[in-house]
Order: sequence, then structure tokens, then C-alpha cells
Amino acid sequence: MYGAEVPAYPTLVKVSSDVNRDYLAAHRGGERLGSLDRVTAERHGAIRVGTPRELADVSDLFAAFGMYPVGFYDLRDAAPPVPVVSTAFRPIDADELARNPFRVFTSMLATDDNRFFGVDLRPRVQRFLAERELFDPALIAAARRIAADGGTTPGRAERFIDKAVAAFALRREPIDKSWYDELARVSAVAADIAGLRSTHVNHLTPRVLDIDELYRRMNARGTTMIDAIQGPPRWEGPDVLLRQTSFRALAEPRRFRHPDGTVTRGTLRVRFGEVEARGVALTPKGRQRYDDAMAAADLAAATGLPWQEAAESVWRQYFPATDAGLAADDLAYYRHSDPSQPIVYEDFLPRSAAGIFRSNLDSDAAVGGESGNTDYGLDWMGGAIGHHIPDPYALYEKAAH
Ligand code: OOG
Ligand code: NI
Repeated sequence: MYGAEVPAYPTLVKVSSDVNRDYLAAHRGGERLGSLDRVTAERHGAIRVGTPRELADVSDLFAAFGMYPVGFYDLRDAAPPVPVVSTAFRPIDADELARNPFRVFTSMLATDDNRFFGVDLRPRVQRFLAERELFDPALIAAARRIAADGGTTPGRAERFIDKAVAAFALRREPIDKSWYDELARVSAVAADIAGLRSTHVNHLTPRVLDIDELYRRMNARGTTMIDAIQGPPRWEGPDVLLRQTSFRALAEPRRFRHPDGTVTRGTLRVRFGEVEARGVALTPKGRQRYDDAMAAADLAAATGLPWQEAAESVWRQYFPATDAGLAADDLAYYRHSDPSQPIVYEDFLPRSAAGIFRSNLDSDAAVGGESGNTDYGLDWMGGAIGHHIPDPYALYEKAAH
């Protein structure tokens, strides 16, 4: 469905699988972070919803696929802020992830945050969102049943999956132009979420074993990538966490309804292509080292060096260049502390996420007021969806033992 909606996507998938195959042909031990089959099948999607109730429905829906919320990302803390709070739905156990290497980064519009939504707009946004229905209640009821029963028959599964996929299809109905534009003045993300009566897949991201090569090949094919790969730099040591890059999708035709009732044709440019490479998961100590290294890289780049160049030399000062070194310094997770068994990072990075949001928007959020008067956080979100949200570190800790 997504490939039919976004024609650049099948190309990205094809180039990604070529890169993976070529990488393994050229590198012995190239499967240390995942088998060719798994990495080539692996995807993450991104969706955006408007209310805690919609998020709870998403949570119930994905539970039927064995995918549960992990981690909390507050993109409002990014500079400049994005008015959403997020989690990622994914399988939790290593063997489940191997069978279903799929995650969905899910963001909820922070309508209770008065830096973005003032007293005039907030009640109107909340009313609009309360009145729409993203998911057929029968679909969610079926998801709950499947989750409770621990499965279903192949025939029912087919039908359930078809209905679940359809819930994320791009709707062709006209968009209320003045409402969409009013929200876009707050933030393009707010308009994408609350300007429509449905949700859609914002991007669907394949995984590659060599993201620098992917970046070169896509550029060589004439696809203009954003000017950087987000996350840690390319260097000779082990890849850690997550590296991502993206390209802007083409403008997509949509219809707009105007206040006088007329409908015109126009375009929206909200979806894009993204690709990622995953490295070893960092311990809290390693993550602190990572944050310090990124800050040092920014500082070095501020003198005019290209970021990649600045970051590469900073990296050599901050990180050991081998898995054995990372394991010995307790910077990264390895199964039974064995440097030949890295535990892959299965989650996301707030800074990259905000960068991904931002690199594909025409404008940043308009921030007003003093502070965000909300309790949004990991516990708040777990309460809102009625499902405990584990902290990723607890899961890596467990996997290491
Ligand atoms: C989600 C952005 C975050 C990532 O890969 O970090 C994300 C969005 O654009 O809705 O997908
Ligand atoms: Ni993404």
C-alpha cells in the first residue's frame, strides 16, 4: 500500500537490498548486527495521532501483532520544538523481533501544551479530534480479542490485517483549507495530524548495513538526500545506536475545500523517504558518552569544519574503536559480555527524530507562552493507553544476561 502511495519507496527498498547484498559480499562477518534476511525485511513506520484515546487504539491494534510501546520521546524538548510526544511500538523479545523486525514510531499531538495551543485554538482542536474516528471500533475489538487469545486462524488473520492496513491508507477526501492553514501556522506537524479526519503512514524506513553507500547511491540516482546522515558519524570503529537519513517526497496531489464550498486541486508535501543503519545499544554510561561526543562534535563543527569531519575526530577521542573496548568500558551491551555478540539498538533517538521531522518541513513550530503546563511523560503515556511502557535500558539489560 505504501509503495503504491509513494512511488519513490519501492526504489529505496530496491537500493537498500542491493546495498545489503553488496556489503555482505565484501565484508566477512558482515552479519554481526543481523542476518541479511532480517535486515532486508526490517522496517520502521511512523504514524501520528491526535489524542490519548487514539493512541490507546493504536496500542491495542499493535498488541495483536505482538508489538508493545517501548520508551518515551519528548520532541518538545528539541530545538526547535516539535509539538508531539512519542513512543515506539515493537516486539520486545529478541526471538519475536527476529520473526517480526518491525516498529512503528508513534507520535501524539501535545494539544495540552499551551506553548503551541492557546485558549482560542485548543478547544477547537480538541473538539475536532474528539469527533473524528481513526479506527473502526470493530477493528479495535478484533485486535483486543486476538491479543487476549494469543493469536487467530490464518483466514481471520488475513482479514484482520487487510482492515488494519486500510486504516492507514491515505484518504482522498477534500481537506478543509482554512482549518488546515490555521493549524499549519502553529506547526506543519499539527496540520498533518489535526487537519485531517484520518491518519496515514508518514514514512516507512528500510534498514541497511552501509548507510554511507546507500546515501551515495541514492544521490547518484538523482534523489536529493537531506544534507547529512543523522546520529553518530561514519568512522572506523563499531557503529553505535542509530544512523538515519532521508529525502523529501514529492508533492502529492490533494483536494482542498474552501470556505465558500468550492473544491480545488492542490498539493501537500508531508511524506518522505527515510533509511537507517543500526549499531550496538549503549549503556546509560555509553549514552552519556554519546551525548557528550555529539555536543563536542557540534562545538568543533561550529568553527566551520564539516560536521562529519569534526565528529569523526571527536569520536576517536570519546569511543574505543573495537567491540572489546566498548564492552570492557561498559559502554555498550553485549550478550554475556561477549564482544562478538553485540546487542542491536532497537529504539530511536530524540535528536534524530526531531531532525527527521524538521528536515522535511517548510517551517518550524510557532512557540508562544512561557512553559508547557503538562504532565506528559513516560508514566502519563502508560496511564493514557493502559499499558506499562518499559524503559529501553531495562530491556537491553535483560537481553545482556
Ligand atoms: C516521526 C519522526 C521520528 C525517526 O526515525 O526518528 C522517526 C515522524 O516524522 O512522524 O520516525
Ligand atoms: Ni523514522
